[in-house]
Amino acid sequence: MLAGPGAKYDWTINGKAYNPDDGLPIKQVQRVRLRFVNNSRMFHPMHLHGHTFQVRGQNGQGPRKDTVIVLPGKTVEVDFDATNPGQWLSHCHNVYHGEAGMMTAVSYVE
Ligand SMILES: [Cu+2]
Repeated sequence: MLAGPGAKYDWTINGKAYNPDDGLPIKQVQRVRLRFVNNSRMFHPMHLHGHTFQVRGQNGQGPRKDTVIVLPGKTVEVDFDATNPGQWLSHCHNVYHGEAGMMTAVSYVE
């Protein structure tokens, strides 16, 4: 859930500004779906490090990318293969949003 800006010009994912200890756990070899729900009035080009994802379109699979624009009030789903273990940021590529909290760590766990 992408939201903001808050009172301190903070931008959030799932209600929280970036905290490296509190990300999204995934497991290696999973096929992972990220659902970006834009609950704000600005667009957010959402980027995932370390992977490329396939954008899910109305008719199934769409283009393979590493950044997808999520328009205000819209939802975009992307799928990727978890084949690159580590901790990877996913963040808004309007960097002033990312730096103001709209980032999360996608973290491989055992
Ligand atoms: Cu943004």
